[in-house]
Amino acid sequence: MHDVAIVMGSISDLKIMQNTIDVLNELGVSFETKVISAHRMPHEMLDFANHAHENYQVIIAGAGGAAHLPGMIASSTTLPVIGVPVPSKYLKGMDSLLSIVQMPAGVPVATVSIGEAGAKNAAILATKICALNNPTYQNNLSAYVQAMHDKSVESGKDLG
Ligand code: RP5
Repeated sequence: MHDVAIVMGSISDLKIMQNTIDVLNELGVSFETKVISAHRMPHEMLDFANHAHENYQVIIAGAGGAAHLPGMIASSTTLPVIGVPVPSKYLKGMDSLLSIVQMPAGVPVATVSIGEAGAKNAAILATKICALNNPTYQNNLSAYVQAMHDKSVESGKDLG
């Protein structure tokens, strides 16, 4: 049992999804990471989605191009799904973004921005959801926000 599942459509998505992994580690959140391709592993994808509620509280799904993974997982689970549009080679992730965000009514995917910032925000958003019932995660989030604040203040200190 882990709080968060990170799934990605290909190992080639790891460069971006590593940002999600890093932030969840920083926030002390328990998670598991898997490669599940919607197009190359459709049966495994449905099996994962059908059983996800037994193992996790939130799913983060990253994919690029024809990025059907987050939406298809969302179609087969009652868990909240956060979609990360991974930058693609030719369309720079606009294809990924539109594939993930333009879901039909009734099947929501909470879509974050393309790339690194989105991947980090997916981790923070997932932690906020889990923190609703977890005081440790609430404290870890507060510390994360404070550290971000202090870093911003520090960055401008020597400007004169
Ligand atoms: C998507 O196709 C994956 O999420 C990945 O972003 C993209 C390309 O996959 P590879 O051809 O690099 O495996 O399903």
